[in-house]
Formats: sequence, structure tokens, C-alpha cells
Amino acid sequence: MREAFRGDQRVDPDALIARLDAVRRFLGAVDGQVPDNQLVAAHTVVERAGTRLALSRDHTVVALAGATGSGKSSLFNALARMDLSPVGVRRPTTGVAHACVWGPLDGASRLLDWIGVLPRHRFVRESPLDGDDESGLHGLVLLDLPDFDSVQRTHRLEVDRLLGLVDLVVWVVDPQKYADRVIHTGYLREFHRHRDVTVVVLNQADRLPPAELPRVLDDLRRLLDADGLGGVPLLPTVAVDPAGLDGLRAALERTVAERQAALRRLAGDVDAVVAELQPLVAAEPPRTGPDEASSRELTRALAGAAGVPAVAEAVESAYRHRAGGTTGWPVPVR
Ligand SMILES: Nc1nc2c(ncn2[C@@H]2O[C@H](COP(=O)(O)OP(=O)(O)OP(=O)(O)O)[C@@H](O)[C@H]2O)c(=O)[nH]1
Ligand SMILES: [Mg+2]
Repeated sequence: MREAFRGDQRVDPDALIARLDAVRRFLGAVDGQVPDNQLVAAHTVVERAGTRLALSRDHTVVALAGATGSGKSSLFNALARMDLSPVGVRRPTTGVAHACVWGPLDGASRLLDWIGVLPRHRFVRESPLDGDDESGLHGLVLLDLPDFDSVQRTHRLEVDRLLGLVDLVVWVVDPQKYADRVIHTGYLREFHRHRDVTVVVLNQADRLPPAELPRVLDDLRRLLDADGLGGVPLLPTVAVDPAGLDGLRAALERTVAERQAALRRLAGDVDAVVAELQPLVAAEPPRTGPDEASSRELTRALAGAAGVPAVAEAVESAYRHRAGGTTGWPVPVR
């Protein structure tokens, strides 16, 4: 099944909606025949995608995620050019997500309600004093997340919930902990289907002797390749130096201008769902008999969800054809 790295490729919203419809039809067809727990992830994606697309296509929700002390809140404040989220010496510091919206807060309120950021932790980055300085980030909704390696279980749960909803993740690592297992096996690897909405920053780059920086970046690149994240942008940052964010700011400006991150994230979610549902469709469907037609249409529905355009069209007619019929197939494959 397709597991695309879209890179700069655009995701067509209509094609994405067609793929989501195909998943929805597949779920309708297997309803009652496959244990519900095998379909939870697919149902979640279909519902979440519908809500995300309906809420706003003009905003790009970007999360700063990483281990405690890596500098997420420092980067958040530096990008906002304001002290919005407390930075601390006591770890962990950030317990709940903070959000900063570039542009009017009004337009993003429903999105932030859905994401679950409390109103008192929402900030707006638009004032008449700014001039045009911040216009390149107009439409950005930046989230500062709690630490994902937290001693506080509630922090980890909150991070996991939010990572399921955001459009793009900036993973913040630091020179001390960039190779930690929890970062790679617990998180980065899980995002291999979302390479095109993944950015990694090596923050606190100023703490390394300048001659060491290229070696650490190479080492981190090697670890990212092993995580299945080959080709993702990797940038050094220094949150405590305004010039130390130029690369990240430029990357975010490009992302916001493209208006593609939400679509790419959801397309990656559909890829994951299709891979998970694939085993439910037997490799060798029955060749004849009453099960033949239903097995064919399920295969087609899944092919439609996978994004094979010609087959996607056939799904519609297969389903119309089937209207009212009963299905003795698919079977969970042994
Ligand atoms: N030298 C240097 N210090 C930094 C940099 N970024 C952050 N710090 C410092 O590192 C410490 C931790 O920064 P925070 O921004 O609170 O880290 P965090 O990732 O938000 O931590 P949690 O909220 O606990 O998850 C603070 O003392 C910051 O001043 C950097 O790029 N260079
Ligand atoms: Mg913090």
C-alpha cells in the first residue's frame, strides 16, 4: 500500500476527501463483521479529519514538542517575540499547552476549542505596532507543549492527545538528549508516515563548540534516517539569540504560506489507516460464489482510500451496486 513521502508535492483537498469517503465506505461495509477494536483508529481518523477540514483551512497548527528542558517554551516565546509561556529552571515547567495565534484570535477560537487549549493560555500575535513584521506568519497557530518524557503522567497524556490533532510538529531536541531512546522509539519513529509535516530542530546549538556542531547534526541525521524520517528538515537553533531562529522562522513562513500542512497531516493519517486495514482484506479473495462481489468491492474501497485514482471511481459504482445486499465477507485474515 502507498506510503508516500510527499515532500513538496501538494495534497489535493478533493482527492483527500475522496480517500476519506472511501475509508468511510469501507467502514460501513465491514460494520458488524470485524471486531470494533480493529476499526477504532480508522473511525477516529475519519471523524477527526472531517472536523479539522471543516474548522479552518486558513490556519496551520504547529506544535513544539520535545523533552523537558530542550527549550520549547524558549522557542515559543522567541518566535512570538514576547514572554508568553514561562521558562523555568525547575523541571518540568510547562504543564498544559499554550497557544499563540498570528492574526485575529477570533478566527482561530473554534480550532483552539477543539484542540483543547484553555482560553487563558491563548495569546494573539497581532498588534498595530507590529507593522508588517509578522505578516509572513499570518495564519500560524503555534503550540508550546508539555514535555513528552515527563515524570508527570498527565503531561505525557496531554502531549499524546495533542500530537494526534496538530498539522505539523517541530521536534525540539538538545545536544545532551538528542539521542535518547524515548525520543526516537517512543515518538519520532511513530511519525514516519508524517515525514512531510515533520521538522526537527537541534536547539541550544550555542552550547556546542562550533567545530562540534556539524558532527552532532550528522549523528542526529543518521538517527532520523533510522527512525524512517529520512529527508525531514533538520535545523540548528539558539532560542536565546534572536538571530538563532532565522532558519526555523523561514521554514514556518513557507509552511504557513503553502496552506498544505493540515492536508498533508491528514493524508499521512489515511496512509496509516489503510496500512492497518489492509490485513482485513484477504490476499486471495474468493474467486466465485456469493462472496466474490463483496470481496471485490471491499478491495476497491480500500484501494480508493489508498489513493489509486482509477479504482477510487469504481468504488462508487461498486457500492451503489451493492445497495441493500448482505456481506459474508470480508473476514479478518488469520
Ligand atoms: N544557552 C541556551 N539556553 C537555552 C536555549 N533554549 C532554552 N534554553 C534554556 O534552557 C532552559 C529550559 O528552557 P525551557 O524553554 O523552559 O524548556 P522547555 O522545553 O519548555 O521545558 P519544559 O517546559 O520543562 O518541557 C532555560 O533555562 C532556558 O533559558 C538555547 O538555545 N541556548
Ligand atoms: Mg516549557
